[in-house]
Amino acid sequence: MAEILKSACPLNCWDSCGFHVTVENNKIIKVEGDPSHPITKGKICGRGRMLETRTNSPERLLHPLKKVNGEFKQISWDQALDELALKLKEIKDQYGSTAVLHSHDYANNGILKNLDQRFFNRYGGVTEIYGSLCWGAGIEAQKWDFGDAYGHEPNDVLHSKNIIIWGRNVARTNMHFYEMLLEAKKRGAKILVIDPLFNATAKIADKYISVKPGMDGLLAAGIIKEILRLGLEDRDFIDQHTHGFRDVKKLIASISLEKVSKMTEVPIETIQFLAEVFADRPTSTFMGLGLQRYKNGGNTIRLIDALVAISGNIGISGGGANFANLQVGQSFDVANLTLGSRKSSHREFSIMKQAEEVLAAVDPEIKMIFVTCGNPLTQVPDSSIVEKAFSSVSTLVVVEQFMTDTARLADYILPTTTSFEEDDFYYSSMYHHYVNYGPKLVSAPGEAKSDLWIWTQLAERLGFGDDFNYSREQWLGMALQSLAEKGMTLDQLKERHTLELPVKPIPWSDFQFKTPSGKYEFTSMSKGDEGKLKLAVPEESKWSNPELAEKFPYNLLTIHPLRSNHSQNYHLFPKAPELKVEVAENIAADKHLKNGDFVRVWNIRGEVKGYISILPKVHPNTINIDEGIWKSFGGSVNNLTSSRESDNGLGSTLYDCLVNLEKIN
Ligand SMILES: Nc1nc2c(c(=O)[nH]1)N[C@H]1C(S)=C(S)[C@@H](COP(=O)(O)OP(=O)(O)OC[C@H]3O[C@@H](n4cnc5c(=O)[nH]c(N)nc54)[C@H](O)[C@@H]3O)O[C@H]1N2
Ligand SMILES: Nc1nc2c(c(=O)[nH]1)N[C@H]1C(S)=C(S)[C@@H](COP(=O)(O)OP(=O)(O)OC[C@H]3O[C@@H](n4cnc5c(=O)[nH]c(N)nc54)[C@H](O)[C@@H]3O)O[C@H]1N2
Ligand code: SF4
Ligand SMILES: [Mo]
Repeated sequence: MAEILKSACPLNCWDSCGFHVTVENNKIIKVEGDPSHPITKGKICGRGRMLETRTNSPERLLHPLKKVNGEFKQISWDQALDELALKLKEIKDQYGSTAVLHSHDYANNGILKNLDQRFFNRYGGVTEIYGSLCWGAGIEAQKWDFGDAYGHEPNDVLHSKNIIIWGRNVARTNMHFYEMLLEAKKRGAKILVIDPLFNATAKIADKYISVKPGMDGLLAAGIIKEILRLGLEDRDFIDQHTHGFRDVKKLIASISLEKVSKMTEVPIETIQFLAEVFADRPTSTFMGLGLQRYKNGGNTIRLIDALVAISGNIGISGGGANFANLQVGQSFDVANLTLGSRKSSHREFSIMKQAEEVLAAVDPEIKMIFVTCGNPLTQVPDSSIVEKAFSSVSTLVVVEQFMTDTARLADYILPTTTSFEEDDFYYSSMYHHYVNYGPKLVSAPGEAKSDLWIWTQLAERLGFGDDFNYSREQWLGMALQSLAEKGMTLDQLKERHTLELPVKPIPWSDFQFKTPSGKYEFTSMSKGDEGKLKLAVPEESKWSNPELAEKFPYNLLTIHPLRSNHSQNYHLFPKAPELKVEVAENIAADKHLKNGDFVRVWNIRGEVKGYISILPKVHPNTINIDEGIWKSFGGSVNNLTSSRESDNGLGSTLYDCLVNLEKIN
């Protein structure tokens, strides 16, 4: 008989939805929204619904595979685990444990996914990756400014007079916030969207502001300039709670509004209008992650933070410089799970440059790569180098559900479960502060096993099985230890399926910042000269590299796809996807292109081919190709992107990318 059971979305997404899942005879039948979830209220997106297809797909990996003479051969779990344990032992003895690289991302938001780190730490400490392709530049920027990256609780936006959506594709990537915007608009709030693409959120905006990609920091500086000229700044806040305002004034004096307008390609009147909007408190600012994936990404977020601070919108209801909410993740005891103190060796590669680092590594060279919760061949920039690096090591192990681009390169593929086949709890530090429980609902097909089972088996073979000798219940309890001290228990979470975490609803309302000075820092005290704000531009632009811009005149964005979470859904579509090259009208006119034309897009790093779609109202000279498309469907767009790091070293520069394009047959 069919039953409807509560569960949760595991995907890396702002929204972290509650689910109602229909299960019959040990099979997932349907995934829908849980109407009782306080934030997601019964609505979910197609990516969530498609977890049914994902779980039941006949293309699931069902058995351990080993590549022999270029072909995958099915082997037993015992053979796979014995061989891998032996290799791990030999590598550690001969080269040291850092000859192993653990390459991962966050494809699954379950807390127990962190136990991979426990395994690698107990093994001795491997080469780990640091930084983030996703939000690294912005998180670091907010740590410099505020001491941490905290957001307002979702309902607080209903207190805003004005809401600025700055480089976030809300209607597509953050659907419950979109619902909230509709409600705020109904109650009279004005919505402004600043984005090079006239995205679906721009359609509901009171004003849409088109900006040259990568120039938002300069735009913020222009708005600050105008606020100061008009005397609209919040003097009390600046005098009492900030450090380094004199540096801001000096910086702002170094550029004219005309120059800002010319470089950002935003009219002066619009900059003046925005100054008045920010001063008309409370104005809330919601930054997306798109606008910080540039060489100057850290400075961009810091200048926007500075604008929010100067206009007096920090720490007040209906205000805020909202980027992420790390308070959510900080509620859990991840360190209890990962045992970081138990490793004896340590080395780090940046996630952006992991491939170059693998190729260059000496003392020790990389002998083995373990990939978990990631598809680097499709998702990491500069794909041709990623392919070269991941093919160069003697043993590549990929723990996966499907035969992805990365899995195809593997020497060993270990088949893993989907979220409905294991117990875990899920949260996201991007938007709301509720944690959701997702129980095991069905058994895994074939011989697929959870990531945790794999670590446990390998740990036993390597002689540290005791550190993995816990039940799921015990692991989940360990992660909730400090919440349990506040009276929130695993039993409550299991019973109610969602719990509100005890976070500050309006961060910084006490004006006690977590910076070295305890103040909001326009100039970051601990960073020396680097700590001063800069009027920085992208690395690939006519302002920084005119010859490059001459050859490659178009900005390429590769934003997140509507119907797929990164690379996770394309192969499950009923019809094979095609690569769509979305271009601004001026590009179509210059190159005599019409919808459906087949084109090649290229730069010095590589090329992709696809079909033209002309987008109205897109900023001139701008192209978009949605990310995530597999090689077999014409991808990856990361053939074109650069592995350069952001100014503060911790973020990617995926959208800081110039290309050219031509029609082909
Ligand atoms: N449907 C769907 N939803 C998702 C995901 C997915 O893959 N698919 N992924 C999830 C994940 S992991 C993340 S990180 C989030 C990301 O969520 P978002 O931040 O919303 O999405 P992105 O695609 O990273 O960024 C897109 C927005 O930034 C704009 N943008 C790009 N460059 C600039 C710029 O220089 N200035 C300005 N002002 N805007 C710019 C783009 O035009 C676009 O509107 O989405 C999550 N939600
Ligand atoms: N050009 C360009 N590149 C981008 C971006 C962009 O905007 N443009 N966005 C970047 C961003 S924001 C992000 S977050 C990254 C995302 O990059 P990734 O996290 O690498 O991408 P996904 O496609 O979500 O997931 C990778 C794989 O994890 C597998 N997986 C899912 N669940 C599990 C599990 O429980 N265990 C294991 N072992 N595997 C699992 C899936 O099958 C999938 O193949 O991409 C980045 N890359
Ligand atoms: S992908 Fe995001 S919006 Fe869609 S169901 Fe999952 S959490 Fe909700
Ligand atoms: Mo992301």
